Amino acid sequence: MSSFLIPFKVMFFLILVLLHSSSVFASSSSIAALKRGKEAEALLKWKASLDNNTQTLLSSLWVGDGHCSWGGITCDKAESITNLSLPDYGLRGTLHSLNFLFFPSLMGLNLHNNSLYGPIPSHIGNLSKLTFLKLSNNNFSGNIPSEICLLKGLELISLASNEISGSIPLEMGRLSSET
Ligand SMILES: *[C@@H]1O[C@H](CO)[C@@H](O)[C@H](O)[C@H]1NC(C)=O
Ligand SMILES: *[C@@H]1O[C@H](CO)[C@@H](O)[C@H](O)[C@H]1NC(C)=O
Ligand SMILES: *[C@@H]1O[C@H](CO)[C@@H](O)[C@H](O)[C@H]1NC(C)=O
Ligand SMILES: *[C@@H]1O[C@H](CO)[C@@H](O)[C@H](O)[C@H]1NC(C)=O
Ligand SMILES: CC(=O)N[C@H]1CO[C@H](CO)[C@@H](O)[C@@H]1O
Repeated sequence: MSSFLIPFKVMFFLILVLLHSSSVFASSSSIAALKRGKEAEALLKWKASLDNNTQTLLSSLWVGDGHCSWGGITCDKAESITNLSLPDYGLRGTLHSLNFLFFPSLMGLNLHNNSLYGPIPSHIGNLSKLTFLKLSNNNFSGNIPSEICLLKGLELISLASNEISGSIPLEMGRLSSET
């Protein structure tokens, strides 16, 4: 009886170790997958808020399961988006539904020369890694949100040719602006 029990205990212990290590492994990789999923989901949510023709256009650019291969998207090695660059696409809509909280690695946002309108959302301040912001040649309106001052790494900002009032607080960081 006892000669049966010992190997059984050992085996039980080994199974526990295996279960434990595989769940640790699975949870770290699934957290990364969850983050990637959130970025893609946030992009698709923004797409769904845009004008119908723009949705059709983006649906043709954003195909395949890896959002890092979608048009206008660049990612880092961890598959987190570093650049969103969609200039000259005739995109029509607002930034209201683009949840910047889901883009912790975003360094470059270039939406130059589209037909985007409405205010520049204050939650743009969540893009803590942003260095390059180009929203020129659109129909954005309202004031420049003061939260833009939270973007300490910003090196270039271009908001020209919009209906924006107020001025860019140039005293912040290493900022330079392009007209
Ligand atoms: C966009 O398309 C949906 C369904 O395809 C339609 O219900 C809606 O009215 C359209 N919106 C505009 C602004 O054309
Ligand atoms: C702006 O984008 C449109 C396409 O949406 C293009 O035809 C036009 O040449 C672009 N304008 C400039 C100044 O680049
Ligand atoms: C991404 O943005 C950074 C910061 O503006 C820039 O240096 C880099 O060239 C951009 N990369 C691509 C692929 O657009
Ligand atoms: C901005 O809006 C005006 C009218 O509201 C329109 O005539 C103009 O073409 C728009 N510009 C862009 C770049 O979408
Ligand atoms: C985490 C973070 O930066 N959250 C901020 C996102 O932007 C909103 C609007 O500016 C802030 O209220 C949050 O604190």
